[in-house]
Amino acid sequence: MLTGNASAATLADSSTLVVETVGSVLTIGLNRPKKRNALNDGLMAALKDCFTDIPDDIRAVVIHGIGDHFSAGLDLSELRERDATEGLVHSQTWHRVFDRVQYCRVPVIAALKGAVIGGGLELACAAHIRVAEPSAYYALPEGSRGIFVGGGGSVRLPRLIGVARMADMMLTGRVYSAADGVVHGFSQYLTDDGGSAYDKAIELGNRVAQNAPLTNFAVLQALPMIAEANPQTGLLMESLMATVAQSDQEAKNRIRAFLDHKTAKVKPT
Ligand code: 1HE
Repeated sequence: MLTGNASAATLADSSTLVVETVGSVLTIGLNRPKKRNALNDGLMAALKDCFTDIPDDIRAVVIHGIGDHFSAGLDLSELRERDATEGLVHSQTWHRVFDRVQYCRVPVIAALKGAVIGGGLELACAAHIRVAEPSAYYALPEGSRGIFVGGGGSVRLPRLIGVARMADMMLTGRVYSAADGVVHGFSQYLTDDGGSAYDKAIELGNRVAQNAPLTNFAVLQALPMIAEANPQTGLLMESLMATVAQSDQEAKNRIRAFLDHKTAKVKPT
């Protein structure tokens, strides 16, 4: 199924995304495989539309690349000489799209393979969980292209891998493999050889879909802000969020079920 709102007053090109439903998981496939899923204006607008209209019955989103790659980043063929104002507007357009991913109503899981480059890595960073398969590799060739990250990468990526590692990638063109990536925080999961990141992402999507919606809300909306707040403010925010969550009927039902031995225990892995 192809979706998207091409009639919107944007450059949205719905053919650049393949959107499907797998149970309560919405899958969004970047669909420019011949261009290694490079992110052009039409695809970015379609992505924004898609993340604006997550259907009510959807409990998790999986974003993935059609073909052998997640994304080769900014479509360099659209990069033209911009004056300072146009450059700012373009970058802020990317920020708005990736903010919709980060502040999505439901958890977003990125399934990574092949190139996860530049803006593609910035997109992956906006997701809440990243799953890589062994073919994935991470690079920031902005340095060699004479440009800078513009899709929130300098804010989000250092929080995952550290400023020094990101600076090295941009200065020297260093490329990280999927195996190194899971060690250094690019992804939280790495599939076995032959394992599909997409399949694992769907499995995780089904798992997070079973959580209480208010817990997922707290993790997506409150946790990142608490983690960035000064400790005293953070502790108060945590108390408020915990109180709201535990007063929800869903929490009461789940705790009652555990005490009545009607729900699964935590198992060691
Ligand atoms: C593209 C792009 C692209 C491929 N923009 N067209 N990103 C980069 O600097 C990465 C540039 N891409 C590559 O290094 C390679 O294409 C890959 C390693 C990803 C894949 O290599 P390969 O051999 O499988 O494919 P290819 O033959 O290089 O590319 C296939 C086609 O996709 C080809 O077009 P064609 O018409 O000649 O067939 C390529 O030109 C096209 N293509 N990547 C446009 N990125 C908000 S700031 C964000 C800043 C950034 O993201 S900078 C990083 C940009």
